[in-house]
Amino acid sequence: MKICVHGIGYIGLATAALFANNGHDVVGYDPNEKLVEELRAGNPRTTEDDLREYVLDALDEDFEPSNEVVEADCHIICVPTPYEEESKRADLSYVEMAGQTVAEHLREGDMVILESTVPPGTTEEVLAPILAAAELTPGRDFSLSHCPETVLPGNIAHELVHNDRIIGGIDDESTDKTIALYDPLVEGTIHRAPDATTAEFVKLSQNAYRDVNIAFANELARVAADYGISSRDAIDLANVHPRVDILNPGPGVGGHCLPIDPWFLGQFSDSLNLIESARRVNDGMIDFVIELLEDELSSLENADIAVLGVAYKGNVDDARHSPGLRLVERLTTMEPREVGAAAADGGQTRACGSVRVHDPHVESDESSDIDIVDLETALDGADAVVVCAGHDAFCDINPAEAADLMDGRVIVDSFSILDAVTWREHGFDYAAI
Ligand code: SAJ
Repeated sequence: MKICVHGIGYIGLATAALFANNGHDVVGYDPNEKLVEELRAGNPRTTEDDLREYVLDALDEDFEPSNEVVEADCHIICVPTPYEEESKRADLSYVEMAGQTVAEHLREGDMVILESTVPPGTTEEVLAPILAAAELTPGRDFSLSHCPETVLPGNIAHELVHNDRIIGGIDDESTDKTIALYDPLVEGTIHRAPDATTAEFVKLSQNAYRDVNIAFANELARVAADYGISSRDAIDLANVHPRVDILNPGPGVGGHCLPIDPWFLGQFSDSLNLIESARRVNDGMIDFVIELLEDELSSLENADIAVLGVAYKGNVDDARHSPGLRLVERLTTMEPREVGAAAADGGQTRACGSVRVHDPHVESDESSDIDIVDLETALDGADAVVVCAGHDAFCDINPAEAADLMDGRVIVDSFSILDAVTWREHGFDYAAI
């Protein structure tokens, strides 16, 4: 089948490769000329080795990256749906643009599939009317479905094939046709949703569920600290119960899914309550990190802090919406009311002296103000260190060498990945979430 994938960012790229590696003739359309050029030259933008191999295999088959949209039997839309921070709403402009482009190339009998994560109702209420501009009727003249992606960054190539998929069309025939397309390709189970809106809702519910459960663990971490006990010891023990499975606390939730998707559920609904609270709990964990720092340092003012880890989670290179970036921003722009000690002594701004950032997986990029330095530079002269991503590499940091480089002896381990006993033996005041 001739397939045109619209948007070859990391999900579109993987999806295009999946179809090309399974005998389909795939054009991967993206308006970004540099991206297409790099792909054509055999340089996919990914740090995941198995995904790179998978894409290279697809390029050897029938995968053609292109800046042109083509007529195809099936159009798969994998464009971004950015989140508008202030309104907490999804920006659907890329979906709308993709819909207009598809409409220009749509023929009777074609299939259209939306994979992007979108608020419930988008396929039926937003995309279908745009496609109807082709003077074809959705459902009757072409099929239209939502098939959300659920891959975990860091493990995309595997999850793309092995995860279950949820598929919901705007009518039964659309659902049937889409299931028939994906079924031979994926090893997970395909689940039929009653309609496209349910499929959209399910995807968002999965991420909201995880966010709420992490918020529960994070709230327990703060409560446990009030009682002077370790939340992790308590959670491990609580989890011995066969029906309890509490997640891990940390400095908050990052990435481009969990901090955002729960809000999409509220795009056309006023009923969010617990889900909204969970968002606040998770975002508030940076305050807790700062409180831990304040407890250990006599004052944050003029303190030099090394932040280790701005990736959104351990061992990935993606820094989008990460707790580490939030911490850096807060430390450098703190207002007095935002931290207990500063608020107590009335009114002066207490931004710390300097913040240096090290992350072995993330590179400095021109679009952010953050300069990523090597470990020694980050630690040199620092009064305190905060570990803000669970990278394995941080477990290899030698406390004796860190102590030699640093002026102070404070470490806040927000994922509890370091060996507290060893760091304490080297004279560190060690605090953890
Ligand atoms: N985190 C914790 N404690 C935990 C687990 C995670 O603080 O116990 C934090 C992580 O450090 C990270 C954030 O949560 O900052 C998100 O990490 P994650 O591994 O939970 O999830 P993502 O964002 O990498 O991917 C999620 C996944 N969704 C679910 O597990 C329901 C993935 O399967 C989806 O495909 C992906 O969102 C997506 O694209 O929507």
